[in-house]
Amino acid sequence: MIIERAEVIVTSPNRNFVTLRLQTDEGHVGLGDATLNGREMAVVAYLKDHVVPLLLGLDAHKIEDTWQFLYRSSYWRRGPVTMAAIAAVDMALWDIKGKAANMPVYQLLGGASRTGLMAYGHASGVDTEQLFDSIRQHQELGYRSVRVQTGVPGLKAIYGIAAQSMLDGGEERYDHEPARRGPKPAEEDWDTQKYMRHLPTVFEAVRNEFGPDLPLLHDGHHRMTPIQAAKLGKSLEPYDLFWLEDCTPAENQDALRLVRQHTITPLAIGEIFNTIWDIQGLISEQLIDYVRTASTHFGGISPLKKVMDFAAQYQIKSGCHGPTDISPVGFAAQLHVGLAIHNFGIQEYMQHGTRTNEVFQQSMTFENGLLHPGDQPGLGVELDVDGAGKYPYEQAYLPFNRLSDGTVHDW
Ligand code: CS2
Ligand code: MG
Repeated sequence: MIIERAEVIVTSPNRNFVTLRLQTDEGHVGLGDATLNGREMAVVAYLKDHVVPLLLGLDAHKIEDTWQFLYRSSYWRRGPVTMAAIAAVDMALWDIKGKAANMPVYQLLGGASRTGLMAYGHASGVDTEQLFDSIRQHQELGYRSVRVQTGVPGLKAIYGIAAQSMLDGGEERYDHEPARRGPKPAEEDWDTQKYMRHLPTVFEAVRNEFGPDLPLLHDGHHRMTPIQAAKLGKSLEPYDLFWLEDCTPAENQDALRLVRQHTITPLAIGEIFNTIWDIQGLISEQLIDYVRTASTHFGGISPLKKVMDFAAQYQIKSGCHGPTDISPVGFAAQLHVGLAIHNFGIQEYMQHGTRTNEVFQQSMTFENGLLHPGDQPGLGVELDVDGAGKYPYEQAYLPFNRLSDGTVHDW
């Protein structure tokens, strides 16, 4: 089965997505997600100029061999652009293999280890009242776990607070954090001391209102120093978090030893990691509890399965990154992995907008708080190419942060 055609499709139904579409001489079509939020066109060029010419004529069945060929022959290994491009090829080949075998990808990965994947949604509010409403709305949508992000008195705009309440409905309700489309990134403000004083009071209020059973998560979004992260983790212990995510910037992994010495709040890290080499030590030293790597930014289904199997040896579980910048294709890819592995933990599920769901038709289901990739052969996602063509790429940037004295801070 030979790869006969390879196209890179960029579409922006609710936000930008980059999709690789492969076609074989036997007529099977495979899709792969190569979306790198805010830097999309770099991956488009990498794929079009350097990868597509190498794929034509290859045996579509050789997933591992093609992965190794693209990784090793580039010489300049790793990095988000390279690994998102390789991820797209890997996913598309798994999709094709599933279609050729007439099986959903999870069957090829060993079959289902559970009936569905527990998902968490993004509850947020500028104040406690809005946050409570948002948690209730998520519960009504079926979520059994929620991430809690809150406004901080004295700060105007911060990460993770939906611009529009879900009650207002509308297309953009989940797409608050990209990618405000425009020629320049939006500026937000930040003050770690204010945040650290405020956050435990919010979790206390949430626990009092919603009781002890609801799994609660929080994303620190890489903003604290090691000692600040240790202090925050400790101050959140009474509220029994499911996890505290990205408590320190991911580059400084030694920091996690210090954090770990001081707190038993479970830690989740890895959404910006691209290969096993970024997370190997965090796993083998048991410095984290959940691996956040995403199929799209980690080189695809093959390495995602490998890293989760490695983590399983240390009783560390999966918690794959699943905001809307992971396309429906990348999302499906990690649902198949999550269903198959033994050490599944939780899956972030932010939900795509209506236009995105029209362009990407998906077999995935979300019922009673559980996700399932569906049983269509392959990944279970079809791309409406003509529909995609109606929504051309629009320049979009992630926001960034400045402290009150003007210093740029981690966003
Ligand atoms: C976030 C992401 O979902 C998360 O946990 O940290 O929303 C992140 O901000 C975006 O993926 C950036 O593109
Ligand atoms: Mg995050």
